[in-house]
Amino acid sequence: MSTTHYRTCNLCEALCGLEIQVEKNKATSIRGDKNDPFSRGHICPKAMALKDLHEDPNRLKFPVKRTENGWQRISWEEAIEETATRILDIQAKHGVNAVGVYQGNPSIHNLGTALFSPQFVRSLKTKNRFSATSVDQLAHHLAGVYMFGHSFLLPVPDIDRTDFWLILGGNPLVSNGSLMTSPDVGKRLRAIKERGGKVVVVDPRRTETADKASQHLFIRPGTDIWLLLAMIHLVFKENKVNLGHLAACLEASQIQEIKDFVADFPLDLAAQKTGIPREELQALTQAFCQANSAVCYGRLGVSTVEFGGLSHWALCVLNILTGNFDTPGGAMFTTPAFDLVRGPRPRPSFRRWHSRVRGLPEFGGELPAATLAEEILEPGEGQIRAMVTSCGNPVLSTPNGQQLDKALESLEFMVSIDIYINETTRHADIILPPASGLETAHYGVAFHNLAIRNTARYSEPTVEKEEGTKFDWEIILALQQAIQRDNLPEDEMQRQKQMMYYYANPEILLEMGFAKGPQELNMKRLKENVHGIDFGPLQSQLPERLMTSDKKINLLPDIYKEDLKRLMTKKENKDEGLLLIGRRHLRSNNSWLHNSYRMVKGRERCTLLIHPDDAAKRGLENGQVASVKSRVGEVLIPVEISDEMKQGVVSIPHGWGHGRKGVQLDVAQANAGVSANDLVDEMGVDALTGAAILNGVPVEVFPSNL
Ligand SMILES: Nc1nc2c(c(=O)[nH]1)N[C@H]1C(S)=C(S)[C@@H](COP(=O)(O)OP(=O)(O)OC[C@H]3O[C@@H](n4cnc5c(=O)[nH]c(N)nc54)[C@H](O)[C@@H]3O)O[C@H]1N2
Ligand SMILES: Nc1nc2c(c(=O)[nH]1)N[C@H]1C(S)=C(S)[C@@H](COP(=O)(O)OP(=O)(O)OC[C@H]3O[C@@H](n4cnc5c(=O)[nH]c(N)nc54)[C@H](O)[C@@H]3O)O[C@H]1N2
Ligand code: SF4
Ligand SMILES: [Mo]
Repeated sequence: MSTTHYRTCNLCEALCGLEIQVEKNKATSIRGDKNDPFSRGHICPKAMALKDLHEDPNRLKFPVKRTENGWQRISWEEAIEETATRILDIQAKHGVNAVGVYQGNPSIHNLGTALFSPQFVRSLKTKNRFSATSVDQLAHHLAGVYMFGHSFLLPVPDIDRTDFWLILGGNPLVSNGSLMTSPDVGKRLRAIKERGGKVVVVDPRRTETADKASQHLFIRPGTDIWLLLAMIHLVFKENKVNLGHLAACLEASQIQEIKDFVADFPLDLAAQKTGIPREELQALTQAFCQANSAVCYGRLGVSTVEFGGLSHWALCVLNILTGNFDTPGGAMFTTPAFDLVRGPRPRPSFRRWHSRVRGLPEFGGELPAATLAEEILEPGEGQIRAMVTSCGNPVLSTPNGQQLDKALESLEFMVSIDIYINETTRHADIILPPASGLETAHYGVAFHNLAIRNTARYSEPTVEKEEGTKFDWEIILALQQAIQRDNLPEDEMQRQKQMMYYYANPEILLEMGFAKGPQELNMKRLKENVHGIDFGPLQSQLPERLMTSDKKINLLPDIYKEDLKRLMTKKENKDEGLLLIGRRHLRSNNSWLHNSYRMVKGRERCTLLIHPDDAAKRGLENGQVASVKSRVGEVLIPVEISDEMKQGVVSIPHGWGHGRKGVQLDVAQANAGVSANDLVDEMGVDALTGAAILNGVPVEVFPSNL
């Protein structure tokens, strides 16, 4: 007898509804849930990975400890006790900052870690906190907090109603969209064209999304800021400024200052920098301004580049000045049932401290991941001697993975909360594995806040959790309690225990959030609506939604003024040879779906994409192995020649490189590939934000003798 279960896929940001058949506590099929009002039955091939992950023989279910005789299973009590003792000892001896933390991407895709890890991380009291944010969306949060008053006030492109979607450095047809939760983005993109609208993709590669767009413009990596400022210059020059209802939220003096700054912006230099002819820049701006509604959207290819921080400011300015902000079809804010934006208005938490070795800025209580290895390797007061990692694989996902490998190897102690013994966790002394996705209740706390419609959907566990295993939130709470046991007075300890008990169930926290939130929602209603609830399209809501103290948009914060000066000192292009960028594949999810055969089978995907002329110049042929070298490393990788690349740009996907010793991922090791981040230079950061430059890394390519 099979039973039907409904849940939200939590693998990417799209929040697709799933219909899952379960027989004898085993998922037998996974389909799209046609009755989900948001995803309307859409799924991508990755949905099946939920089953593969759950059934993966390499997945850990119980704690393991590294010993001289290999990994050995230990009890939860022993694992938690030993972890807490080692952490407390190291902090007692070397200070609180001697323990570092790295939280990876799935921590925001998992209800338990999304709700519980902030307080756990705080309980460690260390300033050495790191996360995937600084190799991803940091630039967006910075613009959110400085311009709109909250790091989670992130404008979302209203793609269901726009007439002109300008995509910079995003490939939503493969990534399924990011910082714009929108299941079935392909259909939504098609609908724009069908209603007479336009989609323009700006990308150094003619991507899967570019193929379906109305127009594609090749751009030189790292130069979108020149495109954006050129467009803002033209908007003023052609008198296309249209403030609409936002006039009351804007300071005329700031608009004037921006106007003065771009007044004699060098269009020819912008054309030279970007590789986009001046006439194209003009035509693009004109089309953007002429459309009934338009929205400029930028993702990883604009977030993880040298001027990523400044680019996201400029992108918001472009939308705001052209009347495409807080209006249907433009960039809008959500009104989510569980609202991450409520609560006290936080002051921008930026540059409150700097990293010890390289002086990189803190943001949101975290330091840039690009400096993690140095903070471990460089001796001295404040050196990191122990690490806690959760939901992360920084050896494959952050710059200079080889250096981080060495650094992790040198630690006195490391604990990882993870389901796998992978490139990062193989360095751990203890691994604490959480229950699988299908066993866990889910609500997309973060992604309903970033969705292109106001929606809510809750998932009960689909299969029963195996006896003796623990959810992420249980592990985190147990660790937190154990770590806080000694350094709190007895009454405070009792109080915290009570609080923890009260908080101990994610559903209680959700209920409390809904009660404070803007939608009429409670757990009962949510559970009754198994296919999810649609509260309708995004609403105009400025100035109310702003979290700035004067309820105005800060159109020109000082931090960006400083950075504009830095930009203008960079006048001429130097001859950089080849520049490396990344790429994603529909059946990958960063580094951790490669142990599913279904996800990796077929043609080799970890290849170097290179333009035919660049290949010919180097005597490279299709399929031949090339050596790719950067300042920090070298990889050997098969060549794939394609005119989908811009000349001068090569691409390697990240998340591969499973051939390292000690990794226990049988399928992934058989399809190991190499790691793009063995080439990415840890010294390459956006000087404003400290976020890593993952796109636009100088490399050299040669035929290899192999
Ligand atoms: N060169 C280059 N580098 C990049 C990128 C790029 O485009 N190019 N992209 C960057 C981006 S956008 C990101 S977000 C980062 C990702 O960087 P990371 O988050 O560090 O890496 P992931 O590969 O997502 O690793 C996720 C880890 O979480 C584990 N995991 C999965 N589910 C759970 C769970 O429910 N609980 C727990 N405890 N663990 C779980 C997996 O086993 C895996 O070890 O990589 C970045 N790195
Ligand atoms: N299938 C799949 N889906 C995923 C993931 C995955 O690994 N696989 N990862 C998830 C995660 S963590 C994230 S953050 C999102 C990311 O979502 P996206 O940002 O949509 O995904 P990317 O493929 O990294 O797209 C970045 C694009 O920027 C281009 N690019 C590189 N440099 C530049 C530049 O300087 N300027 C411009 N204009 N373009 C540039 C690249 O060619 C690429 O097409 O995807 C999520 N979804
Ligand atoms: S698009 Fe994302 S949410 Fe939808 S099925 Fe694929 S991985 Fe899951
Ligand atoms: Mo990401």
